Amino acid sequence: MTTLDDLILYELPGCPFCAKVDRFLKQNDLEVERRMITEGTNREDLIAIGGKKQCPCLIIDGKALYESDDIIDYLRTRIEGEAKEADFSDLKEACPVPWLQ
Ligand SMILES: N[C@@H](CCC(=O)N[C@@H](CS)C(=O)NCC(=O)O)C(=O)O
Repeated sequence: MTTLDDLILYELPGCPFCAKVDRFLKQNDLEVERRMITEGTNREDLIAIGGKKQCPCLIIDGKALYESDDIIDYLRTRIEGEAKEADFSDLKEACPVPWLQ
């Protein structure tokens, strides 16, 4: 397990885009601090940092990176060696929307 302790990931329960990022983290044995926007002041905190409550959002050096694909691309750059590509096919079945096509 590699802990990337400079990162914070804001998530929303049941969000398929968050599930994509979660899958990639697990596949690559990565750990980051995770905050559900449904808890405490996390939603307000995220809006204060990034300007919107959209999830997932990765905080890097105090800056917000939205978009699951961009977050995964960034995480790839933090992996030494080769990233294991996560399989999202079951998520696609669970949520057949264009983002996974
Ligand atoms: N294209 C974005 C879509 C993210 C998205 O739509 N997330 C939803 C939750 S499933 C959300 O946060 N909606 C609330 C909002 O946009 O304010 C991605 O791939 O991350």
